[in-house]
Amino acid sequence: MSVETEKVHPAGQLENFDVIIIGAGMSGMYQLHLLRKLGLSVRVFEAGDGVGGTWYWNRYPGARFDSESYSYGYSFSEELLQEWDWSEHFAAQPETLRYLNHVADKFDLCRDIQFSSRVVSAIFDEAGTCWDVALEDGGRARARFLITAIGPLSVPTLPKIEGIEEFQGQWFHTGEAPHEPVDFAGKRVAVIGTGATGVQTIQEVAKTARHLTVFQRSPNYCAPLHNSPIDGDTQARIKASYPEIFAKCRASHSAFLHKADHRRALEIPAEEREAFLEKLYGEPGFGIWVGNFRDMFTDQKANDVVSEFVIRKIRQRVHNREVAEKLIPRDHGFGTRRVPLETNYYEVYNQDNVLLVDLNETPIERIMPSGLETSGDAHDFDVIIYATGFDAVTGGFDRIDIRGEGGRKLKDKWAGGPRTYLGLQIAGFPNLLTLVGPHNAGTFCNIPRCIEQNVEWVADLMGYLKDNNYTCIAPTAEAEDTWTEHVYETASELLMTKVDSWFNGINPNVEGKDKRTFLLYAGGAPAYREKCDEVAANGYEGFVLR
Ligand code: NA7
Repeated sequence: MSVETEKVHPAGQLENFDVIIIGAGMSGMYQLHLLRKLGLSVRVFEAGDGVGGTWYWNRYPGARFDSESYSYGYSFSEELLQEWDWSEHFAAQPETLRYLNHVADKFDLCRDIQFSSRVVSAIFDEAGTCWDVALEDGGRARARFLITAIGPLSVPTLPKIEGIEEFQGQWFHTGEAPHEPVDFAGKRVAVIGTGATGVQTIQEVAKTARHLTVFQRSPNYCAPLHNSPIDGDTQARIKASYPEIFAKCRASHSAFLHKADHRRALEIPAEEREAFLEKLYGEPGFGIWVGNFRDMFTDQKANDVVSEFVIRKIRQRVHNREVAEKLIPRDHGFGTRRVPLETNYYEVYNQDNVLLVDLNETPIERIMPSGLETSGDAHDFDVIIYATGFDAVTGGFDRIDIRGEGGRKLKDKWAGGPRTYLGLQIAGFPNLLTLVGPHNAGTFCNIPRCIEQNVEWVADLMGYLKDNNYTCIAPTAEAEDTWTEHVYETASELLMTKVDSWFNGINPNVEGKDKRTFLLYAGGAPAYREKCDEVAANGYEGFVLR
């Protein structure tokens, strides 16, 4: 590109860095910290005006962890672990954002983060072996290496319903919720969507809204979170047992504190099975999902018995029979989509101020200035909340114009589904590293645990390249083919690949996201870590280094 056609940053100069990181969420923050330690010059571009990524954007009412707080924080600094007190077993969003700001301050991260800077394109310059990155405001920068830390759920999607902009009340997508808490008292509120986010929103809004109408297209199987405050003794116990906590996470398939049960659901007597499921249903966190009978994920009959158990619970908890039936999923089994964890979610439907509208019976036809109209009724609202999900995993890549060798667009390369090596690099896109990218174990994980693995692996790689004077790394096409095949093979037996969900890249609100393509890596975090370590130990096999 000629100098004349280059747009430079408003400040005037085109800056050069060793590494550019896109995103200052949990992965970008830690990556910055480690790369700076290697003596590399790093610039992070962040669209928001603060750190935190997911926890910066998702300020919707009721947003909180489904992972145990103390299994979610960074593990890399003993001092950080000891000085931070989590107030609840499953902390709420404001606390997590405070935590991440504390981390940013402690490690002095913000001096290398440029906020309010959305990256719109990243073009690989073959002659210079570097990435040319452009921002929405016209700014530009270059770096030898580009690392995406953009998160798998960072592109909120609104439904394709006529009139959204015409609504005269307050409205927002949960992923772009207002920074100030919204007061729902005395208000008529609509929530559209009943995924993990919708469930958390609904149970919170129902506490204070004058009236809440829930618009549900597909019900999900939800299970109790069983959150509680952390008292002083427990806090001390947690702080004394961090090594065991993280060791437990390392040993489990998706890095949670819950380990799958290796018994087959149907090989044990019915009473024993029932007692086991009852125990899981009564325990905090994701045990009922990731600590359940392992064959629940692969054997329809095993899955049926768990689904039936949860269905019985729904029927017990929702008083109105007709409403209970509407809340029971019919098109998939328990755990084949993301299980929303809840606190009195089903009881919300016993409240006089809550109405459930089944969109399969009466679809939404349009949003009006005063509310919305279904094929059955008109509803007036003061607030409409869209909990309608994200353009998952690949969406964050699609909205940046990423071009590799020969000007090839990443979006075109991935048109038939993502192809990567280890979910971390892409053939034809040298020096681009994708933290928690598609087909990376981080997508199916207690995410900070996999983030740390990804980030540390990338930092080691950067150190290796620096020490050996390599300036360019890219995977071979064969390595990419083998990994992609392995990803699909490990997923092929899973019932979740036979179901429409964001795991499979389905989003009816996004053009072209209508064919099932598994976006995650389901081989497990331990196997993934081993594979990454083996690749590194063998001199980064599968990569071409120049
Ligand atoms: P999800 O799980 O993708 O849920 C989105 C919800 O919105 C789901 O119930 C959708 O119904 C519903 N939806 C989407 N579009 C529409 C339209 N047009 N009309 C009505 N309802 C609609 O997103 P979440 O934000 O809840 O969770 C994402 C992840 O964030 C979650 O898994 C956690 O890991 C954190 P559908 O099922 O498509 O019928």
